[in-house]
Amino acid sequence: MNRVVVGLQWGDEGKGKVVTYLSRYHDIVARFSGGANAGHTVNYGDFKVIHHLLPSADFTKNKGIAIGSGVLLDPQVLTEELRELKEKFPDYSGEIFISESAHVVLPVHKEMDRIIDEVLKIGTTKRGIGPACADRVMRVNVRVAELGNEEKLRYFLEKNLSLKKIYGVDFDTEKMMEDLSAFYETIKDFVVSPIQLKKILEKKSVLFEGTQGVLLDLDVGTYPYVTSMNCSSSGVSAGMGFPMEVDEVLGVFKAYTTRVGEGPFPTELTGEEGEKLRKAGHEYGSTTGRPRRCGWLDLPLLRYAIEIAGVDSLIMTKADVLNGFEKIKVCVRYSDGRDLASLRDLEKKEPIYEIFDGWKSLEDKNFERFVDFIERETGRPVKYISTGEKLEDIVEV
Ligand code: 2SA
Ligand code: MG
Repeated sequence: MNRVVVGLQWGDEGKGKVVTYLSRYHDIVARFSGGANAGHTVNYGDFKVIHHLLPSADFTKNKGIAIGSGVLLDPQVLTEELRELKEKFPDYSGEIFISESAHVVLPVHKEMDRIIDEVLKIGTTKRGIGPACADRVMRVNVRVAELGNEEKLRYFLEKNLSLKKIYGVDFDTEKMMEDLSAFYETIKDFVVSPIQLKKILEKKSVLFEGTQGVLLDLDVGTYPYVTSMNCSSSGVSAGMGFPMEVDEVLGVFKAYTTRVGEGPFPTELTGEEGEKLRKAGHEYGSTTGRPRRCGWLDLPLLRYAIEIAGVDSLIMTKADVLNGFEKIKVCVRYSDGRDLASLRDLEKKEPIYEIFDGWKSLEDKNFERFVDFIERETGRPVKYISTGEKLEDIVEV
């Protein structure tokens, strides 16, 4: 049985922990999108692991990991994560697969990201995601397949870097050739072709791990304030490079909402209330350390994400962060209606709130009421609730 876990807000819903937990029911965890912009934190109890590129499989259970062609590989980050994997899990014996069609983020992409975001002000993570995706589509980017072939690697790098000169950006081919060849040595044992990967995954029970969230999806998110890939469930097949059956779409959402970067956010709390949520939930970017914008749960947006991503069941995280809050607000509709037909005028929406009595702990009746309300309002069951930071702090409902 294959499943996919997607974030239903603007990322940071706690997918890392959820995926690691659920990986016990699968053979392998596969990433189909995102790059080193992602930050999936897993608290194993004695130590934490932040996954940027390696799928969030439970390494203590030797679950396999696969990286599809839709993932952008940052050589430095991947090298460091593979090193950390060996160091923190010396007995790990799971299988590792990396698609040869996956693209590589070059140092020049990070520089371009910095320059371009100064103009566009999307508030990117500056991990080179947009420029690398643009080069991929423009057919001048380096893939894993090119890394092992000096002639091809030089061809792509020269073409790529010559185009960057139009922007006044100048990088040295030779240094990149050297670094990329060294990187290839660290991953070459894991590299597979799409057809090999397809055959491998067909025999396994796969858990697909989404990155960011549906509202940051390039096609159905809050464009242009999105990432450059499909992070909704629609990205699974495209991001693996072949059709994959998915038996269940699991959507993760926080009991409140956060967003990093610019863009509309109807239930955003500025000032003291927002600060209170940020402190309580440690809402700082796990890749960049940026403070996240915080606000109340937004049901019209949640219903939108559930609908567009074809979500079957829900997983709620960080409700424990709200323990002790006297009142909890939930946006139940906007002043102009209940459901969103489109995200087009999101910045103009006025949220209408319903106010709930808070809870002291997740055993509290008030919390039960809150969960029942969300299930009713979304028409989907809440299947799991995360009750704390650690990996095992999760209950099946
Ligand atoms: P990019 O870098 O081109 O993908 O940025 C485009 C938009 O996508 C947002 N984005 C994210 N939003 C939430 N979490 C992300 N991962 C990190 C984390 C972020 C961090 O887990 O905390 O550390 O700052 C993530 N990655 C991309 C980004 O903020 C832009 O709005
Ligand atoms: Mg994150």
